[in-house]
Amino acid sequence: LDISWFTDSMREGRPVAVETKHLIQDTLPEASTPTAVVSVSQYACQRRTTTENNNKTFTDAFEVLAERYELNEIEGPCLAFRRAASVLKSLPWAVRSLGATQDLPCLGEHTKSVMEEILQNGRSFEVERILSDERFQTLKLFTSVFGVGPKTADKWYRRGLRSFNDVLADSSIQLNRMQQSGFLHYEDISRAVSKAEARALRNIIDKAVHAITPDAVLALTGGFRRGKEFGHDVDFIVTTPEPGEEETLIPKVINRLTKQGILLYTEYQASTFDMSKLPCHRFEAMDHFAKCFLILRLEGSQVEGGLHIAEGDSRGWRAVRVDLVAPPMDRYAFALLGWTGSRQFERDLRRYARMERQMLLDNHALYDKTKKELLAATTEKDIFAHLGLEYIEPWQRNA
Ligand code: DCT
Ligand code: MG
Repeated sequence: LDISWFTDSMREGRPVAVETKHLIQDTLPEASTPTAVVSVSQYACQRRTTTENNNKTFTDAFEVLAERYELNEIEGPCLAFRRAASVLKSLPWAVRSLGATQDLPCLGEHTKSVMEEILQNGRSFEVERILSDERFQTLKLFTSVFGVGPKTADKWYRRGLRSFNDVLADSSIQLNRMQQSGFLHYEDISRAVSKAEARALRNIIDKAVHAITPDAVLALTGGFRRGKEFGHDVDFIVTTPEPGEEETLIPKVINRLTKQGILLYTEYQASTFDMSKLPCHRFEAMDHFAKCFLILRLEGSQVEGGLHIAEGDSRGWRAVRVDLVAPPMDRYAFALLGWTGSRQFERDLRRYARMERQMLLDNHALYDKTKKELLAATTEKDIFAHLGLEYIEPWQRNA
């Protein structure tokens, strides 16, 4: 999880239309053009989106545009491009003409003009202008450092700093502990983590939690749970059936990893979760469960097929970003659903709950505003059922 973005992360945008369409993508003819009857929902949680993206040229362009708006803190258009990208990602066919998109939701004028440009020229001039823009390039570079969010990046940019050397040579800049680690392990943490590396880390965390509590529950979440081959970090949920015990689990794991000599960085946040304060009516970017943001040292000998490192790197280990979150067992399903992502899938689950069901969903709970009660769930399926949604498998949540 990109923790540095949280401090000023965005609120969800309000949808314009409140129309519900049904999920019938399963019935789409494979790899062909869409037929007239097909309707795609405006909500990502009513679409099945695998890691196979048939419209990468468009979605990559939309992502650049969304990032530009995000860095400039312009929410509406940022979200619009993210939504448009998400719709195209869900299509089992490639868009080859603008006409083919006429029944698709979430594609506005700006989006369509970018698509038209790409269809005609193979590229978008607006996107190319952004990519070659000095401010955009510098902000992207700075925010690629663990612990550097858009505010800090902008501050450095306005001071005239353009490179890491500029930042590190500026004596007036006090890097915090997270940023120091970010620079120290930059090469490693900016390199993608492979599935095999994620599995190796799972084994390490699994041993640690089970040595502490034999009946501990561990789940790999985030992008790897959605079947991605690579990720920027590895996300885990840990809990135990004994109420309250989950709060001490992470400090104990941290202790163990320290003794093993593999903890390169740790940022621990104790739980601020309070069941009596539920439901939460305003959107919060981060949940209240105990959690930690780690950098771990992963040995090559522990990874099947070896480490995902640069050729010529003979250290035999690499640094990897790992997040652990420890909800109480009765909150497990909500935390799992929230931490599995994707971000766009989560956004639309919450938006769907609010707009279509008068319910509030977050990583802690699901609240029915009509019945004025919190709804219980032990599995993700329970939550989808409460929402009246067809169950979407984790590997279909790559919205
Ligand atoms: N999440 C969310 N809202 C956010 C940030 C994160 O709902 N603002 C959820 C969705 C994914 C999960 O937390 C883990 O976050 P990341 O690791 O950033 O996402 P990821 O999908 O695992 O991406 P990657 O594969 O690059 O790690
Ligand atoms: Mg992740």
